[in-house]
Amino acid sequence: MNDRLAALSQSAKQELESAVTPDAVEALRVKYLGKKGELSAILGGMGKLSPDERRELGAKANALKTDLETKITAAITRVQDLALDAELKGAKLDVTLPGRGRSGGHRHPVSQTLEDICAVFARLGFVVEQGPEIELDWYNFEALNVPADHPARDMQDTFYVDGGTLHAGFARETPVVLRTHTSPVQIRTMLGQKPPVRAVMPGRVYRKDSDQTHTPMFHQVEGLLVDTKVTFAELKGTLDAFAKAFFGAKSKTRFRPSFFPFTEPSAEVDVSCVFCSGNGCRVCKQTGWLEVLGSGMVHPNVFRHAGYDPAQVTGFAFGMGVERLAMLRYGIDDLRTMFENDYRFVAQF
Ligand code: 2NL
Repeated sequence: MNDRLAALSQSAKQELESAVTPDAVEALRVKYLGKKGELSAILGGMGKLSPDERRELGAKANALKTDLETKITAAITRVQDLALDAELKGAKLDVTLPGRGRSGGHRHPVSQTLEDICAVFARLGFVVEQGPEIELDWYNFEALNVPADHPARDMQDTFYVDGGTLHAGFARETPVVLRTHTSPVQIRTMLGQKPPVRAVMPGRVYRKDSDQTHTPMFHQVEGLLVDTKVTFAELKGTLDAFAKAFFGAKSKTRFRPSFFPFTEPSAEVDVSCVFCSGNGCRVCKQTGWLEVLGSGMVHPNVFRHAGYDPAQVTGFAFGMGVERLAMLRYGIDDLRTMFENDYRFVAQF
C-alpha cells in the first residue's frame, strides 16, 4: 500500500509537470482525485488492513491528497499563464491603431439657427430677454393692440388654458393662453425698465394649426428697439445688417408695406433668394425674393399699455419664424423633418 501511494505521488507529480493545457490538468485531477480515481482505489482496499495500518495509511493518503490539490492549483495557474503568453505572442495586436471614433451629440438645426440669430443681434448691441410660455391674454393680445374681435384671438387659432380668471394686478378677469408670439416678453420688458430698450426675445410659441407648413408649436425670435427719435431708417439699416450677417454679405433686402396691429407703419422684409441669388428658382417661385420677417414702428397704443409715453419715445420691432429660417438656410423642404428628431437628420447640419 505504501509503495502504491509513493508510486502514485511520483507519477502524478511528473504528469502534472508535463501538462500544458487546462484540459490536461483537469483530466489528471479526475484521474488521481476523482471518485473513481487512483487515490479512491487505494483507500478502497484499506478494509483488509489492521486498525493501526489503516490509521497510518489514512494519514499518508490525506497528506498526499492535500499535496496533490496544491500541485493541481499551481498547475492550473501555470497552464493559464502559458495560454496567455501564447495568445499575446500569436495575436497581431497593433496598439498604435487609433481608437474607434464615437460620434458626439448634435445640436438641432432649430437650436443652432435660433442661437445664430441671437448672436447676430448681440453684435448689434441687443440683449436676450425671456418670458413665460403660458401667458395672460392681456400681455399676449390686449397690450399689443390686438382688437377683441381679431381672428388671432379666436378659439380656433389660440390655445386657451383657461377661460378667464382674476389675476393679481388686473381689475377685470383675463384668460390664460399659450403665447402665440414672443411679443408679450417685450411688453414685460418695457413694464420692467425705463427706455432705452434694445433686446431680442427668442422662444417657443403656440398656434392651433397643423398642416404641411404649420406645426402647433414653433420658435420665434422677436426684437425691440426703443429710444428717443428712433426712425424707420434705423429699422431698415438694422434688418438689412441682420440679413447680410445671417444669409451672406451679398444678400439684398426689400421692404414691402404690411399690417400688424402692434406696429404702424408695418413692413414685410424679403431677402434676395439664397438659392438662386435673385435670378428666380423653384424655392422663390421665380420671384428672386424670400419673405423672412415682419417688422414695423411700435404702435403708440402698445407704448401706452407698456407704460411708455409715445410723445417721448419711438421704436421699431420685428419678428421671425426660426423653423422657416432654418429651412431656408439649410435647404430643408419639409417642415415635419424638423420635429421628428431622427438623429440621422439632425446630424446632417
Ligand atoms: C412675424 C411678424 C412681428 C412684432 C412682431 C412687436 C412687439 C411689440 C411691439 C410691436 Cl411689443 N411689435 N412685434 C412686430 C412686427 C412683426 O412679427 O411675421 N413674425 C413671425
